[in-house]
Amino acid sequence: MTKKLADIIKEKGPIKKIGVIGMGYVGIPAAALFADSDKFDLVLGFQRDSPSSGHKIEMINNGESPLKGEEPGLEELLKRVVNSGKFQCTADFSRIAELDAVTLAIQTPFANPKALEPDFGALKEGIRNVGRYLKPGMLVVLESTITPGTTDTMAKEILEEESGLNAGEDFALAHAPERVMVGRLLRNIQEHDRIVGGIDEVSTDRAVELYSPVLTKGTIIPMSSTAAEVTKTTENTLRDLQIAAMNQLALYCEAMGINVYDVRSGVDSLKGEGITRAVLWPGAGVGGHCLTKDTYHLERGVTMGSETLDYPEDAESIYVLARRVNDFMPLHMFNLTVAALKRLNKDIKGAKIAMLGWAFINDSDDARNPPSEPYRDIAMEAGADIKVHDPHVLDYPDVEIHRKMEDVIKGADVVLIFTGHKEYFALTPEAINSLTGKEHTVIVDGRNVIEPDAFIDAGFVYKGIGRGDKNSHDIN
Ligand code: SAJ
Repeated sequence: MTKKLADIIKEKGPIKKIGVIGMGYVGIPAAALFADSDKFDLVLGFQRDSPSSGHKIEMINNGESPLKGEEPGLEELLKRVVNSGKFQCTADFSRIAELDAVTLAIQTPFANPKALEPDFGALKEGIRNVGRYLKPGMLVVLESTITPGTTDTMAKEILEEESGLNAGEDFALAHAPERVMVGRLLRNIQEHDRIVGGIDEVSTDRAVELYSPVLTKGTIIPMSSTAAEVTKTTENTLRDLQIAAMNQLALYCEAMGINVYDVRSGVDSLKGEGITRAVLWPGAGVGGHCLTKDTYHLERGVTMGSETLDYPEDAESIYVLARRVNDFMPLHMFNLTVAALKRLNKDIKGAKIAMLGWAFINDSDDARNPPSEPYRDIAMEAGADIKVHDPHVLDYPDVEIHRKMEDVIKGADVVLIFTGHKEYFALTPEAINSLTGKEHTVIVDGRNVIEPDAFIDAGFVYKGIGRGDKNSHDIN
């Protein structure tokens, strides 16, 4: 931190003009909320005029949201701030030069599901664009999920290289990770506490000034930029760890012939200061683009750390082990399928499998890194004939997604519940039996959707995640 930057910012005065780079599900609500504050005079949303997303510019400037799905309050907020002239979308990145603060909300996907190296290409291009038009006294904030250490190294280096200015002396630099969930974008930005981490105190203070006006219930939690990066990746790493702990318990309960949900209720009953347990839910696997990747951001961040890590010799990171346990669950679902067919002297090869649920999360069309995909790959590899149903996912590369459940269940040997979509809770033994036409149909429940006894009594061969108390039932 230097006095020089503090003096430049004092001379410049309060933040009045803001730029948001990346008109996606993070950038659009953030920009609209900045524009809706009377603390600020103008917000520019920057969007590359590319074939795939250039259309967003005109939509936003007409006060329309280009985002899919319901976002309560967003359309009217956009119309209000666009009509008042406080928010406009542009592809002219040179207008960054007229701003006091710029945030970057650009996706950091992974090249492919197997890749553990994030693709920072788009983010780097955005940072380079900011660097080209950076002026003394400006604040730059990264909102994307990034490997710990990135703000203070890669981002700082690109900005300094492009602008010839020095971070912490001529301009402020910070990380303020997004914590929004689709369907509640505006509410999350206003009500969640906001982690704000500068590369130095002056940068942190300037970023606090930027985000404070949009918070309603949320409070600011200031820290260093690297601590902010670690906070974001850790909150998803710990969630993944908690899920893995329950998945491992489910496997143990199956081996011990007991019901994991009884154990979960028992453990969850322990409440009180500091003794409550964070029990999540076992299931068919963990998908999405947050929990499947943020652990590896954190692990990479440790390798970039300035100090040597002291850790038990030859011990694997429990966080990476948690990822392995969660990624094992689709294989466990396959093993349960094979075991159930074997009870009927049937082979997986040639078995007709009805897979109910493709999306990675209940009642959603989001199919990023779905655990259903590795199951389908393994089952097809083993010679099964698998059909997929999902009420929300419209399409998926190289996978036919059926709209009608009966088209998938008809003649099936196995009915598999992979996603807890609410439609599946209405499944009855009679309805399924009438479609499969089998004396004994296999049903494998990956999300604790059905009541085992109703199906077992109707002649089904049942297997459920964590249901050691039912998985070896008598066949009726
Ligand atoms: N899952 C389980 N058991 C659980 C909870 C989830 O198996 O108890 C599985 C889900 O089936 C899904 C995956 O984990 O396949 C991820 O589920 P999620 O509820 O964590 O949803 P995400 O991946 O969209 O996580 C996001 C994250 N939000 C951000 O990164 C801003 C996460 O930090 C939030 O905690 C989560 O939403 C949320 O709570 O909605």
